[in-house]
Amino acid sequence: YILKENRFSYEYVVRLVNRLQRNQTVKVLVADDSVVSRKFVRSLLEQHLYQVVEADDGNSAWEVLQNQPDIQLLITDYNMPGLDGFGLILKVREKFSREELAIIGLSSDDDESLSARFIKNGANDFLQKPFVHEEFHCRVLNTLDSLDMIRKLWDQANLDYLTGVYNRRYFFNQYEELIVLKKQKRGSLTLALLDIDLFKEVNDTYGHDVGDEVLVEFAARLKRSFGQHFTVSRFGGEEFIVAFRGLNEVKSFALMDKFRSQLESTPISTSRGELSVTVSAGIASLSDDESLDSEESLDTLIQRADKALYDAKEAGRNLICT
Ligand code: GH3
Ligand code: MG
Ligand code: MG
Ligand code: MG
Repeated sequence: YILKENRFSYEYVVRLVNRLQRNQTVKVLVADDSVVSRKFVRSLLEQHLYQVVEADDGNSAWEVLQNQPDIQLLITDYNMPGLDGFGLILKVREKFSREELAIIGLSSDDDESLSARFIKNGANDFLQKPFVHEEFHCRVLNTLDSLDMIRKLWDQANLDYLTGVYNRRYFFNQYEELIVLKKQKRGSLTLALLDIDLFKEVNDTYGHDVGDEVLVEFAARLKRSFGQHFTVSRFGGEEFIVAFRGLNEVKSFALMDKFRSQLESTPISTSRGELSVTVSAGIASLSDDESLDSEESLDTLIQRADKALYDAKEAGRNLICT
């Protein structure tokens, strides 16, 4: 259909189809107080297979965004009663970063400074109404492509390539934030450093590929057990670290020991059959009132967890030590 329209290049259609194959439909929120304008933008978007949600002013757009986190693009008018387009995007950018949501501003207002103001306030792009349809479509696609690119870069920088959990770099970045938070609010902070037992034997016996399969499944289990509330990162090789924010040593220990025991009793299935794997961990905690200052406290906390891990290995493995 789009090719038949005859004005879109083959390249445009290929990009659109690639996107549809990658992440099914893209959900777009159109905020505009004019019904005519809203329906028109909706019909343009639907012609190119986007899924559209509508809002008739800034406040209801804000509501919709809270409730539908899978919206990837907000197209917003400027003049709207209540909360206008600027007010909306200022509010939106406080909560949704550029890797989470893209924004395009629209206006029929002939104020020449609008475009710059929209973009300065957090929009990715701006279009003056009335616009040429092809320009609208090309700008939407460009904006979504750059959203994808930002997300991909973020993933590559912060996720571990093999297992998909956070990487060491993310852990350290996040940790600085944890330290700031802890200074502000106090509350416990506990780290668990995990190391798979005798992992070298897995590699030596079954090969590196099977070792990789074990790492992937191990990480998936860690993420399933802790990922919803806590940060799970691959610290290196077969070592992982879980940051239990707001949890003291006793509670963290209990959770980690449950994980240890489940791992022991649930073999990992690999291409070479079921393998029994165990894990040891060291736990270290900063209590509610322990003051935190520099990066030194990060280093000392990790060192304490590492020392406890060493004790667990010394004591025979398949153990959690504090
Ligand atoms: P311990 O119980 O004392 O921890 O013994 P271990 O064999 O687990 O410890 P060691 O540090 O001797 O061996 C860790 C092994 O993990 C060595 C290394 O080749 C392997 N390894 C590290 N990263 C990867 C990886 O990405 N894939 C695979 N397959 N193996 C890895
Ligand atoms: Mg309006
Ligand atoms: Mg190790
Ligand atoms: Mg090991």
